[in-house]
Amino acid sequence: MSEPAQQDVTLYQFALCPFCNKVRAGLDLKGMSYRAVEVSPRDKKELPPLPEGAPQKVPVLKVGDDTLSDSTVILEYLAERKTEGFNFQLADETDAKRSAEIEQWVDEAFIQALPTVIYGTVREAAQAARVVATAGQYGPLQGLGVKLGGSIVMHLICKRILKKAGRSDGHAWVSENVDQFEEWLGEKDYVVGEALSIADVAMHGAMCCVRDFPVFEQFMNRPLLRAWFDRVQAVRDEYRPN
Ligand SMILES: N[C@@H](CCC(=O)N[C@@H](CS)C(=O)NCC(=O)O)C(=O)O
Repeated sequence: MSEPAQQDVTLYQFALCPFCNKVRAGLDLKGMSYRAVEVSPRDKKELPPLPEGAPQKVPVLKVGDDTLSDSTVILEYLAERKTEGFNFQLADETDAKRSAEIEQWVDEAFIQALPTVIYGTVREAAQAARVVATAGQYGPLQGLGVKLGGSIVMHLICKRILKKAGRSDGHAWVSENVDQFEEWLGEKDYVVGEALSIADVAMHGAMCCVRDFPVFEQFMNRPLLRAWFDRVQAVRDEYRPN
């Protein structure tokens, strides 16, 4: 049986945060409508009071009186909810375990490499800053500051990520990760077994984060990945409320 009337759901997010985009994918599939609040990266003043010990990070999801943080915890919570939306919890224990492992890989490998193709070149960084400035509630002057300051800071962060990972080419790094995902996917419809699971939700969400960037075109030039992405997107479109 599905749960009673829709509770108030609010997602506190950064528009370009891959972890937040994972949660958006989960909410759409579960057919849950929600309000998105764009959080200011500097002081995060929009965040609600968080559970003790939770880091001041996005995503944070409020469902009624429950406040949840961490995209993996949130996706697991959503997977367990009975809604009229799509059930992405796998019944088979071995498959469910494998799906959770790939969900973790999305966080620890794919998402780590992603910023380097969003902010890698000065041009990419400027485009990213534009998206951020548009998503946030900034006045015209503040918006300009975010665009200029944001792109420089983001570009520097990206250089640091590459250095820390011992990499010089972000696009090659992301590409290797996508090769890995395609290898797991093979000719199957979804990455684990026959059904759409938390691993697909996480990867689809994370990929959506770069939809407005040139790297997305490179993703879409891979037939296996594209077919899988469109398949997940179709289910997402079917269940997304309004
Ligand atoms: N493990 C967390 C990671 C969340 C995270 O790193 N969020 C970043 C944005 S992409 C953040 O809020 N950073 C702000 C900060 O560290 O001050 C998750 O899966 O939700």
